[in-house]
Amino acid sequence: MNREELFHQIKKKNTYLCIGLDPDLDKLPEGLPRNLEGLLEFHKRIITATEDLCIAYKPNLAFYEKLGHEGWDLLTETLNFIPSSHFTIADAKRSDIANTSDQYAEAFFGESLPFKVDAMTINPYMGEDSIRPFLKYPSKWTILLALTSNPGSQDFQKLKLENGRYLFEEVLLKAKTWAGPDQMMFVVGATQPDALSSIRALVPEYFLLVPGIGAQGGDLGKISKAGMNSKGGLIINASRSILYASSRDNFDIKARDAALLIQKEMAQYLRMYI
Ligand code: OMP
Repeated sequence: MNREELFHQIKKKNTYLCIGLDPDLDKLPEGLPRNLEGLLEFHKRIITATEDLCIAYKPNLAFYEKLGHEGWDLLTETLNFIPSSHFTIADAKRSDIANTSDQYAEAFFGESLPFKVDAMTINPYMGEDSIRPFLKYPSKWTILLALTSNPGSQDFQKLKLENGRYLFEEVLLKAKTWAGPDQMMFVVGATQPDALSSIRALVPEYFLLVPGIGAQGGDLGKISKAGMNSKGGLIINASRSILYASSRDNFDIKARDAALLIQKEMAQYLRMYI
């Protein structure tokens, strides 16, 4: 899905919500068997209940990999169940020396896979040669971590360099020279609203993937005001607050309610800022 199509979906559905798929056996609602079948039913009911309220789904690979080979089956079946109108992000946070990044890139972007994703999250810490292999797939999106939502983002990302910039700002400026806004996005945590205006100034055209509303307490209003651009420019993710809105059998109805609240607020911001 290209940038225009993404914007088209945002306008058509009045939402820029991404639902994070972080399936946790310990949190599976009552009534579902605690096995692969139960997890698959959980995914299908969540997706069916929310697909008109979001533009993207983001399976976080850690939750699938933990389940061994069954996790890969679950990921495959889930991705094949997501409607093709939706942007899909493999939240993998990979990258390595180029020879190894080549394998990661093919593992997620290759043609012979049993599933398709539009995008993948990538850790930029190893630099340009570790990122280039992902950019060899021009129709796929590389989403680089810039300023993450967790407290530890202070440890390295917010270190000041000799040129007066923060390390995460240097990541944005350098990465911009590797790929344009039709192939690259950046992750900025929703818990970092004060940094968003300056990030928007550094990368005005790029989409930002913003996780951290809901369970991590990010402020949707502040992020939308500071982060939106004329093409939408934001994909905002919530996972636990939607997936586990209820631990009862009505979990899909409650997930829909939680997503609907966010979508309605987003519709308001789209009217205000675009
Ligand atoms: P909730 O806190 O449950 O909404 O989940 C957030 C999801 O976004 C998880 O899958 C995280 O791994 C992911 N995430 C962050 O929370 N913070 C970041 O800075 C980056 C990500 C991510 O890359 O998606």
